[in-house]
Amino acid sequence: MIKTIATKPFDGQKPGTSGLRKKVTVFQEPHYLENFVQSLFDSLEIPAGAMLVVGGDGRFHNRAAIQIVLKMAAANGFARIVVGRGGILSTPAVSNLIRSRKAFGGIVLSASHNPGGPDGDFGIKYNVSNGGPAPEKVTDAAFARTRAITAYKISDAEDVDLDKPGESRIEGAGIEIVDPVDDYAALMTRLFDFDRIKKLFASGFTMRFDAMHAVTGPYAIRVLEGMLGARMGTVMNAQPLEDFGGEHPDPNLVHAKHLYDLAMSASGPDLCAASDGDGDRNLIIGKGQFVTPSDSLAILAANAHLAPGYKGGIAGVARSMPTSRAADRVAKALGVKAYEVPTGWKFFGNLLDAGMITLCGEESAGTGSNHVREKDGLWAVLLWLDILAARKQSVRDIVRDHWKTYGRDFYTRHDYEEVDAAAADQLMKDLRGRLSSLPGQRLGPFEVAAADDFAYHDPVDGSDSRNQGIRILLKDGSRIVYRLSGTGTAGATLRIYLERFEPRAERHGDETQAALADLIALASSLPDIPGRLRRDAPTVIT
Ligand code: VG1
Ligand code: CO
Repeated sequence: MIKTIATKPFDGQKPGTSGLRKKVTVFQEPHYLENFVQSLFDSLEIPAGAMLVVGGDGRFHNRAAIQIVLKMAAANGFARIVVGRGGILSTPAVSNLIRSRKAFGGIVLSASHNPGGPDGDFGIKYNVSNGGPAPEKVTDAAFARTRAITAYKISDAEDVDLDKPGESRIEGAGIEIVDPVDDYAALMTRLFDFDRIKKLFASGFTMRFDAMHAVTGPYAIRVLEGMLGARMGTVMNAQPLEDFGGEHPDPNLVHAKHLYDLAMSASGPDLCAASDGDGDRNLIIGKGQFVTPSDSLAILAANAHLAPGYKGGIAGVARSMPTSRAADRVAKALGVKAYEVPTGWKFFGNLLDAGMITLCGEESAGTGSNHVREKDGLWAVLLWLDILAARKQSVRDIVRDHWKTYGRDFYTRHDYEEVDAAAADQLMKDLRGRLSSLPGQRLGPFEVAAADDFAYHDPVDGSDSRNQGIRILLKDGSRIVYRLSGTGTAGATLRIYLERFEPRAERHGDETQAALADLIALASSLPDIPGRLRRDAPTVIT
């Protein structure tokens, strides 16, 4: 029976950069998840016969949340719901299923790279029928509903057995439990030369892939060890765990430091890689060579034509604004267009749908292509593998070659996590207030060329997004960007993105923090970080 349950609005159900993220304890409050899901459904026009794809990254509360979503989707008119077995689906796998099954949309239960467990974070995000994250007009409409909601609809059916493949029903809806990996793995075989990569592994190429006890484990085991013949044990931490083994499933130089150390050691494998909670991010470290995500996007753009899925070349490339401009240099050399969008994957969807770009990426370890409408961690690793197999060179040689050809963009991000939210807001406000007076000013060894608050005009649908990050462009071509995170669940996180272009080959071997030291000092002193945030050092440096 479909029940109508009375409820009252909760404050703060506004989706951020990627869905609604809160502490698990908040999502466990009675009606909290239900309110958001009903508001979302109310704001959509769900057509007759609509299909919904549902899955999550396996974190604590995933199974309970999925049962609620299933019962509400059935009560709200979805005719068919496709769910990953065990409640597991990576973000790119959801995107792929939405596209291949021509579903109306999809729901991913994940807080991505945020920690999990009973005291950790939980999240929910909605993807539209192109397979991509809901654009702002959809999330804004859902948020507006959350403020006025009075009731939600839910079936009182028994829980669905998420571990049993096959069909069942809730009310009028058919529920199909699918293997989380099958369709995704099949898609990968159409993009990459699996025989060539197999030969690479057979020739003794070694790799370590850290699934960080998150969703990518089953995908990486099947594809890398199963289909491509990588040695058993190549994939570590492959079992998705509700608390990610107590770790933070963020594949960066802090939370995957062990991989960095391994890659830099004499006995390290040829390639180290990792993915995040929901499988959409990637970390790439070759033997003796860390690859910044910004460089990775540029190198993949320059070499994508070597993989069968991209053999016709790329139509264009896009990056989020704070991502380094390395990819722009490649686009220029290829004679294709480069686009700059705000942070968050939802801004790439229109460009991909319109065929204006083939590849896109973010400095936060996200890379993707037109094969789905999400960033895709394992896909990026496979593209790297295919390029390594085609070029028969090491990661290090490919990166050094790239810098020689295009120059090097020294790049780092400094995060100040969980700082006082009011102080962080004030800091941004004050910086904004100084934007018009900064150009022309001398700041230490630098002179300001331009300063603005990034605004994006979508060339496809004409929508405008403002206040997307403060950019300080310096005369020597260096850049500082300040942005507040939209994925945290406690206080505020200030991100400072720093980069400097270095054309001189003899300086390409310099250490990044040293190469950017002057810029780092300026970025901290300009808004008085120590005084205002009461921190003398960033929490995370990537
Ligand atoms: C961060 C990253 C952004 C990414 C977003 C979602 O957002 O900076 O590039 O798209 O996370 O990624 P923010 O607002 O905290 O800077 V994921 O893998 O957490 O879904
Ligand atoms: Co993610």
